[in-house]
Amino acid sequence: MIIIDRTLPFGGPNCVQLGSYTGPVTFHTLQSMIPFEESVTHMFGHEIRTGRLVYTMGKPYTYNGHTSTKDTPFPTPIQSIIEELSLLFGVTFSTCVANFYPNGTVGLGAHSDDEQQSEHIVTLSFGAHRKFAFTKKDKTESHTFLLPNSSVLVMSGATFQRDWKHAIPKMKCDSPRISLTFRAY
Ligand SMILES: O=C(O)CCC(=O)C(=O)O
Repeated sequence: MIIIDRTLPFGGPNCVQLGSYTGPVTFHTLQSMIPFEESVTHMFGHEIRTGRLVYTMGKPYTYNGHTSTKDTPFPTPIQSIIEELSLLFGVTFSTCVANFYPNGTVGLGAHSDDEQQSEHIVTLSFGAHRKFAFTKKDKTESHTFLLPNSSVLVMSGATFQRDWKHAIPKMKCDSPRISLTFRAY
């Protein structure tokens, strides 16, 4: 079950919300179920390994550093989350990108997602507690939150991705985290 019970006081009404997931999916079920692949990014003509592992399920999704795939079916437990999220938000979530961070030396740099690709972007976090940072693109504001195991974070609204970047900062942390990010497009 997914419960969204907190709205963060920045970015506009209902732009960033937090909640929790209680259900059969755990860090260990995801780790054994998802065939993670190494994520690479390109810089000055060179391929750079990010240390993060990724796997895209559902409709193909591409952005810098993420693997694009052909239509890959959702494993049953993820299909159940998709159905619950689709009911909760009234849109059909079509893609799930899974990220594996082996420890705190691996993060994800500040970026914004393509706001055309989803009105709501929902992230479920499993495993290690990691920070999630928001920075306003005009650099006037920044906020950092700790995402615990089985937490849910929702980013909503086209102007949010236009105005804000988000990141998973590197930090002292010895254990792995998996995030599932759901998009509807
Ligand atoms: O791992 C996360 O929670 C962040 C993932 C993310 O920012 C993204 O997929 O755009």
